[in-house]
Amino acid sequence: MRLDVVTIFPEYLEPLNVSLVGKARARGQLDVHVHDLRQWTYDRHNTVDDTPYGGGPGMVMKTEPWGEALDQTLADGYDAGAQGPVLVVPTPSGRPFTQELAVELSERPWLIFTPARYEGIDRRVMDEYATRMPVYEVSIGDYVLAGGEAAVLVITEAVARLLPGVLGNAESHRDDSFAPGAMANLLEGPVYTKPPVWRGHAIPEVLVSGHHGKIARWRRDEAFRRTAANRPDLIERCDPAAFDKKDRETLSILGWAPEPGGRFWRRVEGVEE
Ligand code: JDK
Repeated sequence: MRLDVVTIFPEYLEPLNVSLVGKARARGQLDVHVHDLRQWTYDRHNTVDDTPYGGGPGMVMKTEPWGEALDQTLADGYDAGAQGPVLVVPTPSGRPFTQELAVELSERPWLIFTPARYEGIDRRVMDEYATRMPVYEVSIGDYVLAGGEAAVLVITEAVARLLPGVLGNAESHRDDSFAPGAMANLLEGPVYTKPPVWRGHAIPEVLVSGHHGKIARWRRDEAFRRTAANRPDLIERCDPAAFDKKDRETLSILGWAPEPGGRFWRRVEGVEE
């Protein structure tokens, strides 16, 4: 997969040299190109922003540097043999970035990221490139960053670990929570490793019982507990056909009850993990 990132803070993308993404690059599984947007400015001050039409606070990123940067990036990529580019534009007003979208992007051969600063990029840039390639405007969550670079790191890490051969077998991702088809879409329960007792905290005994059925049951119950506490929306969204008798019991203890249609709704407030 080829990745291009156009930014006014190329040094912000240094983490792409580290860990999983860095190793994928070193192995040739990811071909990353980071570009300084100011290369495509021609005034003394390397201006990339201007005041917003219609008034209002802040500044807006200008069309021309982005247009030249993207034309050049596309030309260089095609010359290098890349095909099928998509533009990924982080923005607080984008569609939510989900595991499903990570999977979709991981199936594309070429991602071009345009992390902005200020109040974002003049709309006409996205409109122009949408005539040439798919444009994904994405939000990584309901909070406001100061710019799109951190979102590029997040999206790249989520996508890179899905590429064939990037994750070792030991950290395989077929059971990811949030992955389409993960176990009833629950959060995972807690995990433990050696030593068996640490500062007086013992691991749950069932995990050393050697009883695989009981361990699986315990893990599922813990997953329900965590999901009910942290992400009640995921339980409300579940198809109740995915719940067995013990699941229903656990949910009932946690304060959930089925409505006539079968979906589960929380009966009482204030159920903490
Ligand atoms: C890219 C600039 C900062 C600040 C306007 C928005 C409602 C009006 C942009 N998931 C996520 N969060 N934040 C981003 C993101 C922020 C960015 C850029 C991505 C480029 N910024 C910024 C303020 C506004 N403001 C919230 C009120 C817009 C992605």
